[in-house]
Amino acid sequence: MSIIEKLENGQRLSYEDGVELFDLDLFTLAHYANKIREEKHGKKTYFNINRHINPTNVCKDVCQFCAYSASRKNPNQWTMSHEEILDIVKNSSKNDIKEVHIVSAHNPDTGLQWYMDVFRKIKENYPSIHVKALTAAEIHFLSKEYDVSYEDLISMMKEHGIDSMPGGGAEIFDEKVRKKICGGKVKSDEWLQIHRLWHKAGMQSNATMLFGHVESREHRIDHMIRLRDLQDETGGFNAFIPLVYQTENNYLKVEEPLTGQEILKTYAIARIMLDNISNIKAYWATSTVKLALIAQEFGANDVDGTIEKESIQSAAGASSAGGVALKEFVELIQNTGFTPVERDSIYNELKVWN
Ligand code: V47
Repeated sequence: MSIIEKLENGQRLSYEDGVELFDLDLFTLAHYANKIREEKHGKKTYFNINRHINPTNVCKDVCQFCAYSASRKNPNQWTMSHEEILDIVKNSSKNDIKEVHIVSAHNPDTGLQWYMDVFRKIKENYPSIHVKALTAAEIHFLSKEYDVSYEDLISMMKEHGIDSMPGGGAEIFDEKVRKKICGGKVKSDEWLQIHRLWHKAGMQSNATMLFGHVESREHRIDHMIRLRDLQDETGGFNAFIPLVYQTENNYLKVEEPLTGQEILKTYAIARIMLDNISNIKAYWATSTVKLALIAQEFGANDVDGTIEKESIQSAAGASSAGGVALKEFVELIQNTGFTPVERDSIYNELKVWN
């Protein structure tokens, strides 16, 4: 059966099929990806009002793609006090944020409780704000550094008020690529196991994929299939987020940055391959706002949120440092003919802008 017949039948695609999808032209991919998007979400595009907080950039690991970590190229080291973090949440709560997204580096100097206690303090003071925090890479680091099992860390996270896990640290699951770009940190099986345990504890999470560096198209499909397999098992992933690699201030020498076409193809293919993950997020901080809006026609039904402040991708060249104002965000989605829907972190609808 040809790939087009398989797409017409809406059948689940294999690894080989996934690789073959890249040979299709952009408009054919858009057609099939958009068909699935419309079946699942119609014209709705989701976003949330959120605040990213990156409490420390001191890192024990040495990822080649990272411009955020102070142990590499960033001369500006910081580790926030809990008071500073709570002040940020206090100020952002005036903007009606529904989520704090907290991702740090792997700081060996703070102690485990510094990581945990701040979540409890946020939850005690702002019980209605969803705390999305600790990537699987951070959990793996804390497990090794403090000799605590993943299971015990997950119990602590729940006790300290973490509501869901962000999708970071997945990068590319192929171990040869991982060795080149982030050797030493969480391995792919460990990343998947941490999310498996989190889901089995009744919790939800996201999954990312960092692409556009030294990986091949085959590696991207392999990455998607490993996530699809885990999702079949647990059903705990809310969203898949392809992160477009930002090229500046880091140690990877990428000769040919991705074209817009390749980024859009990858979004569309993610929508087609990941038949069991409901939401495909075009994270505007890495794709640019303009391309995220176009990605709505290529299977993406989510554009992340207002963010307010972003330090990881902007350190590597992205223009996301200051977030996007809510009014502008809504108008941009409306101007493209889609319906903006404010969601909470686990995709309950909060407000539809008709
Ligand atoms: O895993 C680091 C990425 C991630 C670069 O769950 C880079 O909703 C591009 O977890 N170019 C952390 N990306 C961010 C993260 C996240 C982001 C948005 C939404 C969600 C979610 C989670 O940042 C890391 C890494 O892949 N990153 N350096 C770079 N140069």
